[in-house]
Amino acid sequence: MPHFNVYTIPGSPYARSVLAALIEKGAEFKVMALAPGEHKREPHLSRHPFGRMPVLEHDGFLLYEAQAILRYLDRLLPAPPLTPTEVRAAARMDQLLNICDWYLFQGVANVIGFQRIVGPKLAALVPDEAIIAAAMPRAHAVMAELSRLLGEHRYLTGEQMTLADLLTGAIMDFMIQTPEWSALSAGRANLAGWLARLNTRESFQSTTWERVERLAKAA
Ligand SMILES: N[C@@H](CCC(=O)N[C@@H](CS)C(=O)NCC(=O)O)C(=O)O
Repeated sequence: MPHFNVYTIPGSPYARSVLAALIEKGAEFKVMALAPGEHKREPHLSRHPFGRMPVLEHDGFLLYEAQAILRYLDRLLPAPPLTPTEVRAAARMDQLLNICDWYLFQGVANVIGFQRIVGPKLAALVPDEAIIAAAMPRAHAVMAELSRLLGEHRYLTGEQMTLADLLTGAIMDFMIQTPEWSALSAGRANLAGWLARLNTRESFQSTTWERVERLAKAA
């Protein structure tokens, strides 16, 4: 079984999606924990010149950008498959991964999730209500679109879980912990049902912030 190292500050949803993919694939891995701030200094900048996380290390091969890592793992470890074979479902998965990068994380999760959860936990930040309020229209637009795309399916692209569920679910699991979730989920019960379904999976249960902190200490 190949061995994988994942560099991250515990709590990162992008890293969580990679850890969840490794668990779905039954792969062994280590969490190589970074302390807050370490991601902006060497040696991490040599792994990731843009100072972000996660970074995957596999037999001397370093890779950053969660989408690239997720697709690498899915090609390298084909069972169980996490990309649909049907071309339109695969296109939908690709679209959702980009929705995560461009609209869900940027301007929504990295604002509301940061103000409510990450900043207070890592830097004793007091949430800025005006910044959160300004992000809400975009957050509603993203939730409306995710809810529309999910429809009545079990997972975002159909009945099969894909890479899109892992990344979107990891980011959305932050949103459901915020007080804004009640407004954002109103009339969008399918989103809460889908997240509950994901949270029954070992890959999600074993990759909460607390569990990743414990994995990092054990590494
Ligand atoms: N497009 C990147 C985004 C990664 C990203 O933004 N990660 C966040 C944590 S979830 C991060 O590194 N934040 C630290 C920072 O921006 O300084 C990817 O897919 O890997």
